[in-house]
Amino acid sequence: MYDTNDYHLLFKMIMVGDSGVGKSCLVTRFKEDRFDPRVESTIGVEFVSKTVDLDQYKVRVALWDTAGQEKFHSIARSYYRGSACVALVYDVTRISTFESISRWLRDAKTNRPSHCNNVIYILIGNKIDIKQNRQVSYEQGVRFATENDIALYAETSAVEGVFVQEAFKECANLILDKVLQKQIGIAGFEDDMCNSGVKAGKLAAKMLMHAEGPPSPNSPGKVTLIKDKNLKVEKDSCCSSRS
Ligand SMILES: Nc1nc2c(ncn2[C@@H]2O[C@H](COP(=O)(O)OP(=O)(O)OP(=O)(O)O)[C@@H](O)[C@H]2O)c(=O)[nH]1
Ligand SMILES: [Mg+2]
Repeated sequence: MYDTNDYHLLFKMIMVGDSGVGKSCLVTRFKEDRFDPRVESTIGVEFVSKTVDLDQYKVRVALWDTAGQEKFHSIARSYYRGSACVALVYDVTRISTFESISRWLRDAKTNRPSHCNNVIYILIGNKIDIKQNRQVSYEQGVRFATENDIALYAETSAVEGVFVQEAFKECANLILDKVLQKQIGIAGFEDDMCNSGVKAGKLAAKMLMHAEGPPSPNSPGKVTLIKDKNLKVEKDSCCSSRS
């Protein structure tokens, strides 16, 4: 299914959240940098991928865009396994979608083997272009992220293209850091005990698989925040192996 020629690593990510929060629009914005006003509610799961450059690495981001409607939840569940990242998406203008995030997070955690805790969770508050109807504040999003070991919180607009590329790219960066620190294994290698959602492409340099040094400890409670171009607070900057 994937072209294995043109990237070093492939990261599988799954997008979940209530129906209508804008998951498919975010995916289209990420892939093609456009907004499709005629988007229809997703049936089952759709797949989109795009290669991004992270320093010297070409990384293929493979997104599983799941359907938020209740009747499709059982299909989505089978995609948690084998994902390096779970993107939890809500609509900042509908508080019920924010309240559902706990359930989506629980769902994600219960559908992974208990010893496989290296998946990265990110939280996305979408539709910030609708300023007058906002029901969930930025602070509420940050609080939830901090209290639930979410690695990254971003507020986005798929309509205006605000922080969509940044959110996915930063998420890929977080995964790459964990791979380089050997906290996440690469499929097919002995350190991948968990079907990590990370695969090597043909460009994968040997240094990736045989990186020096012991695994670094996790950094719970550190959240990368993406909100304002001039205010990107990165609390986790201590642990980047590429800096
Ligand atoms: N104003 C605004 N509307 C948006 C944004 N993103 C999506 N929408 C609208 O929200 C509606 C739902 O978008 P989808 O992308 O289909 O939502 P979804 O989460 O994929 O929904 P399901 O596939 O049913 O799970 C559409 O009418 C979009 O036009 C955004 O950033 N701002
Ligand atoms: Mg959809």
